[in-house]
Amino acid sequence: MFAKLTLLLSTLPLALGHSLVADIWANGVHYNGWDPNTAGPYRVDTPGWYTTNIGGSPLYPIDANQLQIICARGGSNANFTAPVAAGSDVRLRWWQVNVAWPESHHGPVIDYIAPCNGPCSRVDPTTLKFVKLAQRGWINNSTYQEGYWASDELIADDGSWNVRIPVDLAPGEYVLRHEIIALHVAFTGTGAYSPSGAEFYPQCVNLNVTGSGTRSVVGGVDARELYRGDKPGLTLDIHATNDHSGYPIPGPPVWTGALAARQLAA
Ligand SMILES: *[C@@H]1O[C@H](CO)[C@@H](O)[C@H](O)[C@H]1NC(C)=O
Ligand SMILES: *[C@@H]1O[C@H](CO)[C@@H](O)[C@H](O)[C@H]1NC(C)=O
Ligand SMILES: *[C@@H]1O[C@H](CO)[C@@H](O)[C@H](O)[C@H]1NC(C)=O
Ligand SMILES: *[C@@H]1O[C@H](CO)[C@@H](O)[C@H](O)[C@H]1NC(C)=O
Ligand SMILES: [Cu+2]
Repeated sequence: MFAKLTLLLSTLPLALGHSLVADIWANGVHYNGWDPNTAGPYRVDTPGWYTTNIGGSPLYPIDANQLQIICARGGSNANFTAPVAAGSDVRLRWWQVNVAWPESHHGPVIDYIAPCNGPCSRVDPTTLKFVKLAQRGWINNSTYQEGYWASDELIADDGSWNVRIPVDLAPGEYVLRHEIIALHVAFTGTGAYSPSGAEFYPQCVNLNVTGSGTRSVVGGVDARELYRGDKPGLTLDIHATNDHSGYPIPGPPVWTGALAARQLAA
């Protein structure tokens, strides 16, 4: 318990230093991400949804069924929508001034997509129905006490993550919901952390998918229905072992359309 308390205390100061999605690439074009900490050029022409999340603070399981889980605290539409060819990758980089994604914040990286059925710059986020495009959780038992996680893979790739847009996805405007779930305090379940201290870091991005695909997104859900704080994958003690084989990645299964597209592309 003492070790856990020490660990908890030593991770708390990081709450002010979390990184944000600071860079976005689509079709090889670089965009600044949305940065609520500056009134500067980051506010212009970014496909990253605006938030009021100064300091990049996390959401907790108590937020999982609330408005803020959809596109982060104070989330509102980006004015700009980045063109991206179906079948290509969108790349997102977590960075904030000099702060990379903290290594202590091990956990899964998950991507969702929802059609806007019109301009994403004006869509009501409560109408968005998301399917899971991709997910990666615990990877292997090397390197760290907690094991090697998707977040560690992200750190090793310059704080960045690539998301493949299905090659047969129908053209149109979509919101990509990219998310890291940090599990370093997921073992504690009291007070504001009830029923666990899992931390959600979502960021929405407007995309204008181009191509000749015909597959529509079906079976999506409101992001407020993706998680419940007491579900497996959100309440474990990752410090107990480096072997988390069988770790259940939170949220719904990967959309069958994304799986079919992967076979198509392979
Ligand atoms: C986005 O567009 C709206 C409407 O044109 C405008 O009021 C708002 O200031 C813009 N937001 C930013 C951050 O540029
Ligand atoms: C890591 O996993 C491998 C393969 O499952 C196993 O042989 C090895 O004992 C594990 N190492 C540790 C330190 O748990
Ligand atoms: C664990 O995964 C990382 C990233 O893919 C890799 O570099 C490393 O070699 C893997 N370790 C083992 C023991 O498989
Ligand atoms: C999306 O791409 C289509 C096809 O290139 C284009 O006609 C449309 O204007 C684009 N929409 C936005 C919002 O960029
Ligand atoms: Cu944190």
